Amino acid sequence: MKKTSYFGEIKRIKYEGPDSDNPLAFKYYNPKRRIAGKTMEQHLKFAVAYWHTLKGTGGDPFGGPAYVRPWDAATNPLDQARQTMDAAFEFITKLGARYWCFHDRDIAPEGESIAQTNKSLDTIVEQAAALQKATGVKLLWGTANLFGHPRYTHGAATNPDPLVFAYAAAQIRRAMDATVALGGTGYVFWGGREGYAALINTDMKQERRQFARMLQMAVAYGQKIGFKGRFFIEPKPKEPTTHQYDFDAATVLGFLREFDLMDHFDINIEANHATLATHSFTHELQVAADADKLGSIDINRGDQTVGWDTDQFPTNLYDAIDAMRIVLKQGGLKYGGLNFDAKLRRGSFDLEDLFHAHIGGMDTFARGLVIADALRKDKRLDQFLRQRYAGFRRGVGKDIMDGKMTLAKLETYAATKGEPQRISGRVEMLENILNDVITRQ
Ligand code: XLS
Ligand code: NI
Ligand code: NI
Repeated sequence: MKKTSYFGEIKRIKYEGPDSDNPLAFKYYNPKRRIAGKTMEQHLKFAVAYWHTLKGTGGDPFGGPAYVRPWDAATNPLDQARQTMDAAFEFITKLGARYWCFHDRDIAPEGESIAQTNKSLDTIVEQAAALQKATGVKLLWGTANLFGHPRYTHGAATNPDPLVFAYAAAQIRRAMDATVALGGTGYVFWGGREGYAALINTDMKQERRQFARMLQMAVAYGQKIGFKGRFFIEPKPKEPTTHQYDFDAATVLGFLREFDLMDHFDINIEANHATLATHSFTHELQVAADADKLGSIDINRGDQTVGWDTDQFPTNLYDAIDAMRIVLKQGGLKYGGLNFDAKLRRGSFDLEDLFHAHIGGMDTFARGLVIADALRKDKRLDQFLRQRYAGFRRGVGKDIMDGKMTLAKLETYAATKGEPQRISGRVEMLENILNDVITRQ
């Protein structure tokens, strides 16, 4: 049987360099180019997000689907799922990305019973495993959709009904099986409806304990089935619920510490969630990295003028530079990578738009990587920072950090020294250096 092609006219996307005016070519993402000891491809583990790229319809609260994909033509849900998986691998290989990510319900339909649902998932996972083998594309991470079905209206793990909790547990179990079967190195928990809208009907303390209990069970199950990857929690402050329990990186770190989960979880930072939390993307990455917990990144972008998750493709160079500086500094993302988690605008309904969107994101992060490496070699920013805190590495500063000082001793010290000399923070100068280095790349 001849295999159907869904992206027939579009050829494999190639690197043509910055002078190319071919919109269907990479200008900066040159997979084999070596930077800081590794190839670009090794640094930039781009993953296509199955839910947006294959299942996205352009729907919004004001209108239904704006695009119907050719792989949706079949009427039987399982056939549709099979065709979608074929289309996914054709897209990913033509694009030249090396990874993908999924929710269980993106790849296989929910059936009439748990048994039927599991069977469909197994069928599709088998197909995906064969396609991975044939193409060399790998799974970055898997997850369970615990927010779409109406049964999860009041939460999944944080639902007041233990039967709903059990349904969620069943889903997590099978999604973890699928992740392991496909060799994924990560398993994500984004707490879709794990939060609340009204405190008047919510026992927050109970719900957070339930959530922790679910994560503990996932850890135990992971050990049982030999999951060798990492669990990731993906913070988000609001949407769909008003108050999410995984608000931001700092909140998640506190949660992991409170429930003794620190050893098993890293954090997956999403750019758009950072800005929804009224932080910057860089802030969230830095909070996670400082705790040695930056595991993976969802590299989309929000819109500064609206307050929801617009999930746009990343085109902001400054953000990409900051992300890659932090990633380079920690020696890479071992178990995670750069998952797009981004969708086309409602008006971008052509299949070709999927390529433009991903190409732009990959080129942006390739530039981010090159510039981050140049900044590292340039040294001025790092040196400034080192110098700024040098006082805490010697003399009285060192004694403070070593725990050798008391409030009383410091009072005596301050009294003998007199008023501190103020030193400029030089933000403008540093911003100029950054722009300078960007221009020279
Ligand atoms: C939604 C989240 C979601 C997770 C995976 O806002 O970003 O897409 O990445 O469940
Ligand atoms: Ni999101
Ligand atoms: Ni995400």
